[in-house]
Amino acid sequence: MKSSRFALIIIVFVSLYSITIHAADAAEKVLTEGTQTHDHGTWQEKRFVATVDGSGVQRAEIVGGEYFYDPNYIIVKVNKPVELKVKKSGGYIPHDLVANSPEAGIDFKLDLKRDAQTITFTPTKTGKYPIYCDKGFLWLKSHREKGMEGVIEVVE
Ligand SMILES: [Cu+2]
Repeated sequence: MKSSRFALIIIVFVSLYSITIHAADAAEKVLTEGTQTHDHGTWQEKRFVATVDGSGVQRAEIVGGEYFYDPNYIIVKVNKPVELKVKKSGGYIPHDLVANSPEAGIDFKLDLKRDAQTITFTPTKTGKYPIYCDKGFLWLKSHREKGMEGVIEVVE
């Protein structure tokens, strides 16, 4: 008798857990509806070579949304200042843009807004450095896992 009651409790727990996961997933789907529909997990590279203006500043613009950055592969030159203009494509889900490579002078974290914001930095070392969104919804896949990640490639 005792072990069957125990089994019942386990079953109830497992069902509640999976119901909650599905509810959370459905909630996020409802929130994203009407914005962008992206095939989650199929990251496609969108390259952009930063353009250099007369003052020697390299510029690029990035739009972030569910669940992408466009472009998501920015190429910049080493030891020249970079101005990244970033904004959100829309929707209610919060996104940010994080870079965590202080060894290359690429270190920032900014919440995206509908209005463009500017990130300035000067890359000091060649290489490929990740950028990503560190947001997520409860215990579900992070935005980064869903495709909100990219690369800043620093070249000579
Ligand atoms: Cu995000």
